[in-house]
Amino acid sequence: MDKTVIKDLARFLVDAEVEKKEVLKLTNEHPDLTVEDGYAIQEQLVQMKLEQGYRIVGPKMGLTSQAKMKQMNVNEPIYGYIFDYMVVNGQELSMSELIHPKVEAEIAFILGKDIEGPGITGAQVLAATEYVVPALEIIDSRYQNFQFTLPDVIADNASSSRVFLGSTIKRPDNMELDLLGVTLSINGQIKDLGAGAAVVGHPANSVAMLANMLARKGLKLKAGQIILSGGITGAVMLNVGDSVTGKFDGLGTIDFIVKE
Ligand code: OOG
Ligand code: MG
Repeated sequence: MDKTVIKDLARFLVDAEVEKKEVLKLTNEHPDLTVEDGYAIQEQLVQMKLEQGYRIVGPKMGLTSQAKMKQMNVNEPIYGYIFDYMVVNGQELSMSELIHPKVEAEIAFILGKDIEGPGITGAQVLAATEYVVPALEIIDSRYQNFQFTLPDVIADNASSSRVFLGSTIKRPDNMELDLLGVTLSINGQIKDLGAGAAVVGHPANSVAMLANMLARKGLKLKAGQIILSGGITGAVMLNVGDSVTGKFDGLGTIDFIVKE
């Protein structure tokens, strides 16, 4: 794909985020867009944000569960990046900064040492992990009605928008993250629930896949990055006034309120 087209499409998606305006998916105009093109656009978008002075907090995996793949009608995991401005301090989400946010529950990994693929396994990820932390990720696809194909969502930085991190951090040594149960409630009603195993059998497997996918680009997972391993629950639409609670077995609770 032409370099100037890649730049134009990345700019188009950055503008949609900044202007909080949903746009039509890129594949409407560019039906031949490939997964590779999607990542080329994403790389350009990441570059633009770095040039604006934002910092990468860590990479994230997406579409790692059957529930999510079915919900979004795609069939393959993807990755994107979380930036510093996306990490919410406090317990309020401002709807006026976003388009049509959804929330999903995830486990985040913080590595004690770098991991470089290919051939990384979940066991190697666990051995390199310093801490796991619960997270509620806010995804906010820039596309109308969250309708996209795989190349579209990759280009859109995997719908990354905001993240709330829990205050409980634990070493993963004696935890069975695949059996870790999670509930996601809004206004006291459970909207979805799941266990870590929903994420490709074990959340550490997802991080291993990420290391192996990044290796194709000559990139690695770095110590200290906060790495989201993908939604355990499906994503739930948010509305102003919602009081959201994610409960993570052994990893505490994350609460926030959706404000104007
Ligand atoms: C893509 C974002 C996926 C996850 O954890 O699966 C994601 C989307 O569903 O809009 O972050
Ligand atoms: Mg996610």
